[in-house]
Amino acid sequence: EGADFGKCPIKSNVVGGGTRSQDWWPCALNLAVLRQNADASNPLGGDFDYATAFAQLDVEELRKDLTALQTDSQTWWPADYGNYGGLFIRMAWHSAGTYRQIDGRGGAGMGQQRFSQLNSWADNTSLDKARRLLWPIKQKYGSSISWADLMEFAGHVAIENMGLPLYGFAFGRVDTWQADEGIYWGSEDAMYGDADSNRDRYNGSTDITGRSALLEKPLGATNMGLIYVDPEGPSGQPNPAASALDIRTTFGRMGMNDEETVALIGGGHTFGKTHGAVASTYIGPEPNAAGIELQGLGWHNSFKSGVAEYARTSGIEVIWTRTPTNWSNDFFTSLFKNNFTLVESPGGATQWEALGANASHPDPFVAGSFRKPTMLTSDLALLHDTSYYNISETFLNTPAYFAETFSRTWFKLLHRDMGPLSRYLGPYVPKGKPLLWQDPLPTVSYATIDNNDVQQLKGAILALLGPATPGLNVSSLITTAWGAASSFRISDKRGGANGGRIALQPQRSFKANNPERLDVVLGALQKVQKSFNAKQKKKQVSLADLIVLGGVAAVEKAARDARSPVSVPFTPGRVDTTQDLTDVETFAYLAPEADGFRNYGHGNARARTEELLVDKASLLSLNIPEMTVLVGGMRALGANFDGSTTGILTDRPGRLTNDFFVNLLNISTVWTPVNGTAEELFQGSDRVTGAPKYTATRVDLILGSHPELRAVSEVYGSGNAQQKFVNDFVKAWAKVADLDRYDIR
Ligand code: HEB
Repeated sequence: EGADFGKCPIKSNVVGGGTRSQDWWPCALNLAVLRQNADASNPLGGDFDYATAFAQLDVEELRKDLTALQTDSQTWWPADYGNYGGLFIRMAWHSAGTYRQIDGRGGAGMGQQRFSQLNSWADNTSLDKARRLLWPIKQKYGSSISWADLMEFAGHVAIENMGLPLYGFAFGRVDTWQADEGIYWGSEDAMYGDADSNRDRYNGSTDITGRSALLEKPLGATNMGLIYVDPEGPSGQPNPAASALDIRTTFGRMGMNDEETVALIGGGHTFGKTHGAVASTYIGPEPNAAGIELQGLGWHNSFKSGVAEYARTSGIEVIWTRTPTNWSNDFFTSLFKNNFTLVESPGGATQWEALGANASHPDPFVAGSFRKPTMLTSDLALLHDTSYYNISETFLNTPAYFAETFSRTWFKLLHRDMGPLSRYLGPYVPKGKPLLWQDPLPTVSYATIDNNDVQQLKGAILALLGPATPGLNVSSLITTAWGAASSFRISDKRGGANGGRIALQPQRSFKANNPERLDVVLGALQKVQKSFNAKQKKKQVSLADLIVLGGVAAVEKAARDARSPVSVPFTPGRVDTTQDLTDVETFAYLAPEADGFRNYGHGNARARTEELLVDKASLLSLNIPEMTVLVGGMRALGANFDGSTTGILTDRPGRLTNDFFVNLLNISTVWTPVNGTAEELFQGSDRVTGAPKYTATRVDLILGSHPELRAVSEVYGSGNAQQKFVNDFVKAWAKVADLDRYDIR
């Protein structure tokens, strides 16, 4: 049943059917990720502004509607205990829980649960029902509430309605309209449910007590098709101690420490129940494989009514607490007070039951009927790890502390990928001090510099060029500004130039930033900053603004020197944050393994250099022409991270010319791999004389080798393209510089 990898009985001969380039040459560089989320695919239109639409929403009315729905059991999918709270919390958690901090991808921010493959993962079984229950509410408010926000808010309201006031909630998640093709979910061709669903991610290891640290980066989940860990234990083996190891790695990749992890599991599993009344043989295919008549619903259950007391989701049949519709710390009471024995659920899954205990846990549909306490293997894991055990004991004994920790962590879970606080919308945004994971920026009382100041400061920066400041030049100003701005990643909207964090650890030490070079530039810019600020009363310029402005000044100078004068857009207002307000540990994930724009680094066993370029471009939300023009422009500016000449296909570096494209496309150069560089470095020689002309990396050469990139390069390398090249470069440059400026959008 269900997922049938790579097979389809109908071999379509229309719309994308048939054997395609990707089938013939599966190793060719795939640019699809740079085409996604195009304005043309957005039914709301490219200029739709969610914040404006959201401002029309009556949040309190939405809240009332959700509250009413929570206990308004529908016959087509009856609510356990007459309350959809548990189901909605699970939906919100599964939406947010895909976040992994290594690449910042996943998470609730884009409403991705609606799309395949997430909509059809075994772990998301029955969440199709949860979203369908919400449809009348979504329909009522239309585009003034995104699905992404609605799914999270439904879980949030459910918890508050069940008795736990939460830390806060922010709206502001903007819907996307297709699955995120940039996210790597693993390489297996088997889904959870098959023994092979984690074959590739542990480097071949099957040692469930030793392999968790081997989990392939940046993955968070233990299996293809799971959000986190196998509830029945690693590879289905009911071994709670080994499950604890998986949990630590998985929740760690999600950005959660031990205390946060225990709080989330215990808090989440206070509510609701699991569903395993019937065997999997009664269950139809997941939504993406189900018949068209099912209208996007999946997992049709053919046993009797197929719902309520016959429902099957995970196949496990567990009720954790005596209070499935109320907040309590009864999860920990049950965990510590009972002795659990391994049993099989009616649906055939492994779970644990307190065989000697009283039946005290309420039946979801028969009032006055009770069941014995039950647990998942992954719940018992909390008893089989010293740190988890101690934290669980604390939560058992200090319910208020448990409640506070859960509330704070739930907030983190739902908002971890939202980026700057200027994106937070709505009446429930916490008013207090920002939390460290929110990458705080100080609020400042000084006035921002104006246009005259900008002109003056650009002059002051350029005046330092030359022998007065060895090492300060167009190239180093560009690499510094780029290093600051391009640390942004659209996945979780962290990084960027604002805050001036490139002057702080860990960014200051990123190899790609070439710390020695960076120090020279920062020193010069700080000099400019000091002398400017000393003369001001109310105004100040931040180092963050100056770093970006240094790039602007350099680009404008380089354009002038190429006789294509241009003005680079610049919006001041960035502030400088402090080391104390910088999460050094998690910012380390922003260090690029390779950055083709600065010709830094190269591929690894699983990703070629040019693929890392596309990955970086996708995290900068660039499209194909933007990526291309930026690489070519950076080369013309001589902006390699190390100041080297590799790929600088021009004899006049530092001028913003289209020389890179002209020379790349020139047939008179022949390229050969340089021995011993594993095809990372290439020599370009004169085709006739054999005289060496240039060296170049894979990133340089892919722009002439890949057919689509070559097509774009031809546009920029044309005889009359100089001005277009400059204009497009400047536009793309300014876009990158402002990627994190949600404060001015
Ligand atoms: Fe959970 C449910 C697993 C965590 C919340 N979970 C559930 C289930 C399972 C699980 C299997 C069942 C499903 C059905 O229906 O059947 N989890 C799990 C695991 C983990 C978890 C393995 C890791 C360790 N959760 C969690 C968290 C949260 C949660 C963190 C939040 C916070 N869950 C939940 C809920 C529920 C569940 C609420 C219920 C649902 C209903 O009621 O429907």
